[in-house]
Amino acid sequence: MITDKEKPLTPDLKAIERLADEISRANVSSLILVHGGGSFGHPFAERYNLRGGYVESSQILGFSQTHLAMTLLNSWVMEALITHNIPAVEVHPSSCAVTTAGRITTMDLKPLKKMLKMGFVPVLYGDPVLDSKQGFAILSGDQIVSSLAIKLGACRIVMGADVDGLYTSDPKTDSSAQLIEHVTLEELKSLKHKIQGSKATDVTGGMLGKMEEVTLAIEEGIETVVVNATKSGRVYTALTGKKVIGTVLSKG
Ligand code: IP8
Repeated sequence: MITDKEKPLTPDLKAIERLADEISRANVSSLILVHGGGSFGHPFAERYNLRGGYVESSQILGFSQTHLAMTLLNSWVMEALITHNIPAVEVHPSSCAVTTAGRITTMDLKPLKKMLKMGFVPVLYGDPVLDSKQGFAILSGDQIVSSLAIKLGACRIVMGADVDGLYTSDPKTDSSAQLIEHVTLEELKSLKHKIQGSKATDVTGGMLGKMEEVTLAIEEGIETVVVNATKSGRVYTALTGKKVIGTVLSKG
């Protein structure tokens, strides 16, 4: 929702601006922000077939181009955050994380911990990263979220989506779909077969990918709330911990 998913390399500057304002107003202490690839990372990752790892040498330049596209998107985000007086500092996953078969196995947490202690807001994003089994991999923002939340002992995850939360069926195709306000881990597992992947180019799996990742954090007792980040005020309300239209996911 911070890019126009149908048009490559197109930021949604209005949305970025609005979300920066909401995050600033919520004034959360110890906050880490993570954004996805949208129409910046995904089209390149798909073009160079990066998801499955190294196959042939032309992908090396594709890796660089995908990462560059992500840094361009990240720059728009950083500028908006800092303009709204958020002491944001970007942390490039390709420089500090290594995966093994697509899963994070190395990530230097020291700079992040120090940043949080000093009141900075680290900003990470989905990125191509080096992988010890397959050369490289596409690391989704969602995996970064759950991994950091678990390792740093987060108390909550707020996930922005382009729908109001989890539904009884796909709200984009079924008008009788109903928003589910609260989902337990058990219920989430049985709901997963109904959750759709993304229709736009998304090499890491849309809402289904989000739920797969967030399950790991919920298992560790980290409450997660999914809100519609395209609707004004939802992210703000979720960040302040007040009741919001969305889906709360918890262990029990
Ligand atoms: O949008 C993937 O991040 P996501 C980023 O969080 C790239 O899945 C480079 C495709």
